[in-house]
Amino acid sequence: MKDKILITGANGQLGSVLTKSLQKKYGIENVLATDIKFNAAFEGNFEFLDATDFNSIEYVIKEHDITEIYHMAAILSANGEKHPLRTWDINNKTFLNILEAARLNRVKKIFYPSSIAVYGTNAPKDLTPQDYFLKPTTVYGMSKASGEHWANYYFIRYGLDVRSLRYPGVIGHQTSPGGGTTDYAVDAYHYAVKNENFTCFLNETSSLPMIYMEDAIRATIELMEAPIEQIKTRTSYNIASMSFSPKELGQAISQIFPKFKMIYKPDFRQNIADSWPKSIDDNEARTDWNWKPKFNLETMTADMIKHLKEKYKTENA
Ligand code: AKB
Repeated sequence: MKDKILITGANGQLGSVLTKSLQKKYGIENVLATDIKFNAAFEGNFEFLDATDFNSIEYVIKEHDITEIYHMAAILSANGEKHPLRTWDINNKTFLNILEAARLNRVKKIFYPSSIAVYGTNAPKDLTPQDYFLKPTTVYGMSKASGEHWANYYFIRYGLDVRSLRYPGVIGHQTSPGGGTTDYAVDAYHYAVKNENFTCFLNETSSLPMIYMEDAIRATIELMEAPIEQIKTRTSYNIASMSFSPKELGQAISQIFPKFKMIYKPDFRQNIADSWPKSIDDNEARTDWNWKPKFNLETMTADMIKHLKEKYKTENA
């Protein structure tokens, strides 16, 4: 019998690109995309699902014989600081519902997205070790750190095969930024392609770990497809790709758009960025299931700009 995959948050920044990749890989009929928002352009099986409601999740799992879940629904860091209690509720209640419904209905595998936001200001900024203790200062980081522990708990206690990645900032041309601190980078590319200067909400030296969408999706699927005996970290794996500051990003964009300029007006998101690592150590992911990124700042910039130019040409046609 083929696996039946459920995705929550399927219209989100990462969820929508992941949904298309999973449809391509496992067959459009074997993927059920769910969200609380509807996207008129969506192709495939879609249902409304409010993951804060346990009964609705259980109904969908039973109704569609779901065997794998990618739980992508979440509120990101910057939006999280605007609504702390709601963020805790959305990020944690939904995940506990997913874990419990999966356990009770014999779902085989779950993917849980965590983040570099789980580390706090106390952690070493460069090559932050996988197992450094977690003391996040944002509600988003707190929610993801606690989710990681719940993932580990369900694996130890019930043998539920939950797998997770600590994503750096994900940059992609396919979707709009989703309320994160690293999303300035996505916006900067859009402004450059529209021949506009960009006002950045971080200062020019704020280096953060980043990853191109293609690599982030590939890492997710590779982790989920790895043989179970290779998965040794049951909280969440660090995955690294590149790190850069807004100034370095501006310089990379200027190679293609020489007139492009970044203007710096740091706001509350500067504090969030200051509490995060500049780069993380992903040796365990590399050793356990052979993780290796393909893109760097230069190749990502060329690809982003190529795709965004096509997008804006089509939109304006
Ligand atoms: C955010 O900025 O909130 C996210 C993240 C790093 O998890 N992109």
